[in-house]
Amino acid sequence: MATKRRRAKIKPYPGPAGGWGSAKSVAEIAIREHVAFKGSSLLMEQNKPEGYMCVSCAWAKPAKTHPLEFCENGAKATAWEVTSRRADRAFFDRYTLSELEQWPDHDLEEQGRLTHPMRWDATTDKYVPVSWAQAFQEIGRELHALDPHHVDFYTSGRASLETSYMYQLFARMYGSNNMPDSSNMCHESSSVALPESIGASVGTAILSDFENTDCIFYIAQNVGTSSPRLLHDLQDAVDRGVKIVTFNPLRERGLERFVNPQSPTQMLTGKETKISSEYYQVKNGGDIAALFGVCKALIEADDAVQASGESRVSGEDGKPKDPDNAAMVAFAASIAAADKKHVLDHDFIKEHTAGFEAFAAAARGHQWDELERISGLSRDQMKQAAATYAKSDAVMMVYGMGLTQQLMGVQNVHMVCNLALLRGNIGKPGANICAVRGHSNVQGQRTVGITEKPGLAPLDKLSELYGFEPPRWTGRSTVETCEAIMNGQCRAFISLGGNFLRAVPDTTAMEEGWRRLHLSVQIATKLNRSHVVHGEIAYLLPCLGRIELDEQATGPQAVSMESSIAHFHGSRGKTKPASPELLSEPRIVAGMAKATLGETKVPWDSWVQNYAEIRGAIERTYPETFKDFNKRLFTPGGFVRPLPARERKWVTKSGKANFLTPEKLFPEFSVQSNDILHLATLRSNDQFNTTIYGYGDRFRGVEGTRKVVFINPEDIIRLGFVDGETVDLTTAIDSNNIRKVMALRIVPYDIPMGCCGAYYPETNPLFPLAHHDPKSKTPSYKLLPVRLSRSTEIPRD
Ligand SMILES: Nc1nc2c(c(=O)[nH]1)N[C@H]1C(S)=C(S)[C@@H](COP(=O)(O)OP(=O)(O)OC[C@H]3O[C@@H](n4cnc5c(=O)[nH]c(N)nc54)[C@H](O)[C@@H]3O)O[C@H]1N2
Ligand SMILES: Nc1nc2c(c(=O)[nH]1)N[C@H]1C(S)=C(S)[C@@H](COP(=O)(O)OP(=O)(O)OC[C@H]3O[C@@H](n4cnc5c(=O)[nH]c(N)nc54)[C@H](O)[C@@H]3O)O[C@H]1N2
Ligand SMILES: [Mo]
Repeated sequence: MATKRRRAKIKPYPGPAGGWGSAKSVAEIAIREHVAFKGSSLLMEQNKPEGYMCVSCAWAKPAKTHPLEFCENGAKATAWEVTSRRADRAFFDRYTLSELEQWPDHDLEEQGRLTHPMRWDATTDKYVPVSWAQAFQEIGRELHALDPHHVDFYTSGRASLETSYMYQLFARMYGSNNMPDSSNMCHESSSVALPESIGASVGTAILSDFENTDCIFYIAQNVGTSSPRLLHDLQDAVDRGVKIVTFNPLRERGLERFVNPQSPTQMLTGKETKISSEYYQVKNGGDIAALFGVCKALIEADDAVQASGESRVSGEDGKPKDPDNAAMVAFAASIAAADKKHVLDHDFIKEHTAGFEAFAAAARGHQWDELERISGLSRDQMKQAAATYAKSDAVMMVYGMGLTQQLMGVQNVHMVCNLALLRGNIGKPGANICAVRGHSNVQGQRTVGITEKPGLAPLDKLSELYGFEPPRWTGRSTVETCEAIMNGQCRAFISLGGNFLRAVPDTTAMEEGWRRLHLSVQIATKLNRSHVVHGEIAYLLPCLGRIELDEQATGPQAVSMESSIAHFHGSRGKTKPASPELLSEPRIVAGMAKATLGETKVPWDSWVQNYAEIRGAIERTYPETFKDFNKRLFTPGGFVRPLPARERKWVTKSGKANFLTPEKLFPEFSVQSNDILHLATLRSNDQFNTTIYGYGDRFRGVEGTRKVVFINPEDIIRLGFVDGETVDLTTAIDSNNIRKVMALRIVPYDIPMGCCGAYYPETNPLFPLAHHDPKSKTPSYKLLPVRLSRSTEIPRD
């Protein structure tokens, strides 16, 4: 297939997030996918009670909905799923998989929806049609013959609560806890850190917090691209005078200014809302230092108040007491002006927390020079952020991948909690932690048992309900599964959605291991790289998407998911399925389970006939969380998952919320030299993870290419390159294995010195598997030392 040649154009984008650019982009994608949104009510039903839940991000679905409750990227994701394009029999008849291996990711998915179940045929090297019955039978037989330790069940975060519950049950009844999931590459650092800090496995914020807060610390999340509907909550907050304090190496447009594309007045007048009131361009990996700076300023200002024995930091003459330091003066004065008795909330610290003294001592001990060097921020900036924090009564902490996909990801999240605890900013209206989740049900999957850690699943309950002995050993998470694929320990890989082979680290090396798999089974909606590279026996099983009508024996079925703010929502499919041969995900899981396990106590068939029965089983397994699940399924705004931390009940070992002190400010790398830059991998505004909708990134001014590297103009000169030059990127650690990505075009960018940015998944071959947070095993996708060298390749996408 001939890929159309594109011309790369790099030109800064002057517009805001949202606005006319967004409206135009929605129209373009509809044309691209041959979808007639005009005249159709489909988008009107997105994220509405009794409608379908968006398949893009996991942001909250409010009870009081806007007339149109979707964003630019949500509309793109819908168009992507309801596209009229098809990767049908004729398509698979035309190409061998070796040919398809040469295709770019974009072109594979652009063929459209998969239409029929397929098996790889070794003689023709093609995917050929197979019946569902045959597929289940062979998969069952093969799994039956394998040792469950050698089989891995991957989940991408889109599958519903119903499917996920069935899938984990199938894996456990089969005898495996190898349940890697996309969350292992995403918010796993939160899943490890939040229980240690505050005894909650997920963020505590709810939507009304945005109405009650007076300051939001917005860290490491790109709202304009990744969760644009959240911009409405930020905009409303800004309109109330809420301060938004942002930490991000890049000046992301959505965090700068926004025009609500759904407000005729704003669209016509072009009235922009300035989102961040303070914007701190921290170096990537520098957040621990930056947040320590903020905490140090607060703690030392509090020390000064305590030492003076007064409630104010000013002297007799009303002037601040530390006149040598301009920022300290401003800081102290601002706190005094706000008439805060103390800078810290000592009552809260005493009653609710443990570990404050050790943390405060560490904060006092860090030197400003060091904090400045590592964070890339000045002490004045850190003190300014501290002043804004101290003046606010209710502060929210909102964060994303820039914090979690780090070598010190868990400790990053601890630091966010530490800062919140200093002034009791958890468990009161307007003050909570908001971990902005990625995939639309990634949070919910863990809630219903998708985990490799036996301690996090209700094994005894499962055993009691279904009469089997679940495996008690610790299974593999994503990086461990990658290791097992490389060293041959993993023999079969079952994939419930996703594009594992593109999403994981060290992708080039991984492909070699992947080809040695005995069995690969892919349940998917569209063709991707993880399907064209495959095991000895390979199945590609097409499923219904969430937006499609799911008709079963008892009628049309609904499914459910959990949002970023831990509310559960029902979702009803609306459109005609892409092909009559598609099965729903629950039906596929049931088919595999029955063929593999034989007779069991699980009523797989009646579950598939009526998903309300699966929800009944979920409720029996988790009675508190899912009380009256079926009755509450379509509660407007979702029904709330109970979280003790929200009520200031701390389910931690100490029984308190814990201050946890990071052991260092920054990871130690084996090499350090002036020609090394620290790479953060980024998403464009025209992709959803490994799905590349198009070759542009409007907000960052890139058109027609994804093969770029964003660098500070001074670094370009310092390293001896020029704007627009083509370079290769080489990993600077683990240099025994050469990892290289060729031919990226240099784009001068407003990013701190010493840092660079480039797109995911194109740069995934650079990441060594071992380059992950040792505690959460989350790959450090936002911090990798790399070198640049002049390229001899001609840039190609
Ligand atoms: N349109 C669209 N929506 C999506 C997705 C998509 O690909 N496309 N993906 C979905 C998924 S699965 C997820 S997890 C979320 C991801 O959503 P985000 O959490 O927004 O993730 P990223 O876009 O990878 O990067 C987040 C931000 O971190 C910043 N950053 C990088 N390194 C650092 C650092 O060291 N410190 C700080 N403070 N900031 C840093 C980057 O500049 C970027 O603005 O979005 C979901 N929604
Ligand atoms: N370098 C770098 N790597 C990263 C990241 C990064 O920021 N930088 N981010 C990481 C993150 S946060 C994540 S979450 C992972 C994402 O990793 P994955 O979740 O594995 O990947 P996706 O790209 O979301 O999966 C896309 C595929 O899902 C399938 N699909 C779509 N909808 C459905 C459905 O309804 N059902 C089924 N069965 N299949 C469906 C389609 O076939 C599509 O091709 O990538 C991670 N990798
Ligand atoms: Mo994610």
